[in-house]
Amino acid sequence: MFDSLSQKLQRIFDKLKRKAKLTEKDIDLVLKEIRVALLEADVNYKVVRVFISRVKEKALGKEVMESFTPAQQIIKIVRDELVYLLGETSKGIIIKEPYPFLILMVGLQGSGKTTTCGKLANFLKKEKGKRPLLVGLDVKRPAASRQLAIIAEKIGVSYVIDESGNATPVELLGKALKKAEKEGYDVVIGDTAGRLQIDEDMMSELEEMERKYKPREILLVIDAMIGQEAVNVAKTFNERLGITGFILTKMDGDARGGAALSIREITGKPIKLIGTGEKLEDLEFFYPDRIASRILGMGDVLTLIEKIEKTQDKKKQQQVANKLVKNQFNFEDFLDQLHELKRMGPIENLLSMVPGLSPGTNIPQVDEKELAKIEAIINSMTKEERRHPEIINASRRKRIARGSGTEISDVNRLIGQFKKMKKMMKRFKRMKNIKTGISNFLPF
Ligand SMILES: Nc1nc2c(ncn2[C@@H]2O[C@H](COP(=O)(O)OP(=O)(O)O)[C@@H](O)[C@H]2O)c(=O)[nH]1
Ligand SMILES: [Mg+2]
Repeated sequence: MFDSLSQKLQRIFDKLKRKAKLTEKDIDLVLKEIRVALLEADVNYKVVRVFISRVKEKALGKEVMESFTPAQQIIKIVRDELVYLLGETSKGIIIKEPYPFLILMVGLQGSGKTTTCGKLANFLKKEKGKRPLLVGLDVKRPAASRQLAIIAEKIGVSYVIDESGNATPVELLGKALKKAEKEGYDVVIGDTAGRLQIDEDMMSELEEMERKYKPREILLVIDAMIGQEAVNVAKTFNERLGITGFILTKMDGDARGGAALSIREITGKPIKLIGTGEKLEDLEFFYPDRIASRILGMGDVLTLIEKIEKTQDKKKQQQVANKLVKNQFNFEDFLDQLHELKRMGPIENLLSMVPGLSPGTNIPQVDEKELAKIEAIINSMTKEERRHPEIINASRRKRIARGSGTEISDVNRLIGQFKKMKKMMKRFKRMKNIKTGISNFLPF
């Protein structure tokens, strides 16, 4: 996601950084290049137009032109405007009384509604201690209800589906709400029926539910891969239903990112959550500032840290964090982390969040076999070697290779990667105060 846009913007900025002074013409040229990059990323042309004009207005200000670091100033403006475009501060979903709190998940077929209902219920149950109730409102397709039931059972959440085969969605939702009230469920999540395209039947069905039950959240699920079409979908659903926010799914794919950058500006409604994989844990809050940093290749340190926090126990976390900051990370920790990594999901996802590595081109491809090899190599090291990798000389490498049944070149490669990683981790040191603002993110 965003890789290609990110690469283009970085190339533009790299060129810019080489200039000591910027003229108005330089700025015009840069803006033109940014404009093309955004359009190529499938950002809606109207959105591109307002974005560029906002950046231009700020960039032509006296402070920028006359500053000692005009390139940084421009990058900061672009970043700030990207954050603004994406919706400034993160607005999550706040479940509050009166209960049951009704959430309707709406969107086209295949956008990820059912999966996201499961992810959200799982999150609310596990992280927020809520008692969600899932409702399968796609009554015309029995397979759809079954899919929801399977997910609900997997996460241990109660559900209501149409057993009789002749309830309307409106009736079924009414039944579920009554059940929730009686049995003390605090959140009801309705998985509505989607269509391949926007159609009148679907819309009026949703409108009826909206009128009758006044959902507190109507979340439009949009597949980030659909590009330009996202804007039409967002506009129509918003006009008809008054949605409260978006959930963008498949952000783990190679979509160009245009949807994320367009829908907020066009509808004024926030992106609340993002889906980053097929697993039920792959749901994240949407933080515009982090996404903007990711787009600009500044990495997404905060999300990475949060991911690590979620999967590791607290004490270990602290140890790892301290070691990272002090750059004392060694092969023992590396081995520990390998085990943790396996629990955190696709490694490419994680790596793309590390500043300096993103965007994509040279992200090392790590597969399970490779992991096993790495594990074997580290297992063949002595304690001393794991703790002080710098002592691993040629004869030690030979011994390690023999011991682990690998080639010396494998050992060399691992040590090389490790060194590179340590170098990268030095950047963390410079980000002591991540929360204080942009200057800490800038890799220069
Ligand atoms: N990679 C990826 N796949 C997703 C994500 N969300 C949903 N999917 C997949 O998209 C497909 C359609 O999802 P589904 O929930 O059935 O969509 P629905 O028709 O809107 O209910 C399924 O294969 C899901 O596994 C996501 O965030 N990332
Ligand atoms: Mg579905």
